[in-house]
Amino acid sequence: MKIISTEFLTGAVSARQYPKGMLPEFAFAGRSNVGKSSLIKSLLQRKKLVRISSSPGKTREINFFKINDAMMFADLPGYGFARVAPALQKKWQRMMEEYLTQREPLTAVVFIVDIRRKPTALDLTLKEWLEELDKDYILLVTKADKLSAAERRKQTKIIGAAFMGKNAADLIVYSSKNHTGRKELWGQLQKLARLEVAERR
Ligand SMILES: Nc1nc2c(ncn2[C@@H]2O[C@H](COP(=O)(O)OP(=O)(O)OP(=O)(O)O)[C@@H](O)[C@H]2O)c(=O)[nH]1
Ligand SMILES: [Mg+2]
Repeated sequence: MKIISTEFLTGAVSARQYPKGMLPEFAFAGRSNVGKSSLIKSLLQRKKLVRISSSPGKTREINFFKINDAMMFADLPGYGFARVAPALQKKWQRMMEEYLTQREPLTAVVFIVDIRRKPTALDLTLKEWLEELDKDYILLVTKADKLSAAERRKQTKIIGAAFMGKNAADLIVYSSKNHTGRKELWGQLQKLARLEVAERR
C-alpha cells in the first residue's frame, strides 16, 4: 500500500478518550516486548512516529494512528511482563477488555507472537477472548529474522496449531527488522478494511 499520510492521533487509557469516527481500525496485541510498536513502525515505514522501547512495558496507553485518512491502527499495551507490578497488569487488562468490548470501528486484531517462543497461557487467554467476543484476528509470528529457515517452519507450525482458530483470518510470518511479510500483511489489512466498509453499508 502506498502510504501518503500517517498521523499519531492520541494516547488513551479509557474509552472516553478514544478518537471519534468510524474508519476501519486494526489493533496490535501481544505480550510485552513482542514487537508490536516495531511492527507498526515497519508497516508505516516511519522511524519517528512510533515509540519503540528497549525496556519492555513502555507502551502504557492505547496509541491511535490514522493512515491515509482511510484506516486506523491501535497500538495496545503489552500483557504479561513479569517485572511489572500486579496492580499495573490489572490496569492493562481492564484497558484491553474495555477496548475489545467497546471499540466499535475495530475491524480485526493483529495477534502477535514471538516466533521463538512456546505458546503461553496468556496468549491462549487472548485467543479465547477474541473467540468469545467473535473478533477476527490475523495471527502474526514476528522476529522471524532471529531463526533459520528450518526453525522458522517448525515454530510456525507449532504456533499455528496453538493459535489458529475459527476467528483467524490468516497466519503471517514477519520481521520488523528486514520487513519480511510486510506486503502480505498490508494485503490482508486492505482486504479486511474493504470488507468492513462494504458490510457497514
Ligand atoms: N530482530 C528483531 N527484533 C525485533 C523485531 N521486532 C521487535 N524487535 C525488538 O524487540 C524489542 C521490543 O520491541 P517493541 O516494538 O517495543 O515491543 P512492544 O511489543 O511494542 O513492547 P511493549 O510496548 O512493551 O508491549 C525492541 O528491542 C525491538 O527492536 C523483529 O522483527 N526482529
Ligand atoms: Mg509497544
